[in-house]
Amino acid sequence: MELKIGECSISLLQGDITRVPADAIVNAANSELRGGGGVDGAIHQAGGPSLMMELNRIRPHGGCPTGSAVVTKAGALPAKYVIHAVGPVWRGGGYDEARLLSSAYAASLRLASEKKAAKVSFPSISTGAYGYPLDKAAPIALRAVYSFLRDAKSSVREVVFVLFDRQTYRAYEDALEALEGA
Ligand code: AR6
Repeated sequence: MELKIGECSISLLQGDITRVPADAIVNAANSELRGGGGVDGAIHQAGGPSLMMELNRIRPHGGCPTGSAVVTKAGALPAKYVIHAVGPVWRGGGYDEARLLSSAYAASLRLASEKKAAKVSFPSISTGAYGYPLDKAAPIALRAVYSFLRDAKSSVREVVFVLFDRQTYRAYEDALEALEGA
């Protein structure tokens, strides 16, 4: 499924993000940037130790704030860069989660553009270990990307959401249809 925005597009795929070639692959990291489970574990596993070595050199003092991102090279992954984005932990919705989630996507796209990336892949940030409800996160993710592609002058032409399981894919499919119809 695909949505066109001028010369740009947003598309959805079901699968493993470490297997999909892109210029920049976005990771759902934590503030400490020390790796973890889920997609973070898969990305470090497939990328190899050079990612963590670079993170150890660039890790901001006090970590990477929620809603922001840092970029490293991609090691053995089929990409030039990995953008390590930090989404919010879901705490019921009253703790600025929506703005922070949207900010994680926008910050990632700004970094991708700084690196002149044309194709960027995203996982569903925050909807695994961080517990963000899928039906709430999917429209926020898609709207954040849509607004960036519509409004920002950037190198990014193609955004692919690589969604691990059927349920996540379906939630993004519903949200993309709603965005298309809006
Ligand atoms: N490709 C694409 N998506 C994946 C993959 C993969 N290989 N593996 C898992 N997912 P999560 P979060 C999906 O938990 O909620 C880590 O420990 C997964 O099914 O990876 O942002 C970090 O270090 C789900 O749909 O990220 C942080 O501590 C989505 O990716 C914390 O988890 C996000 O799930 C971040 O939690």
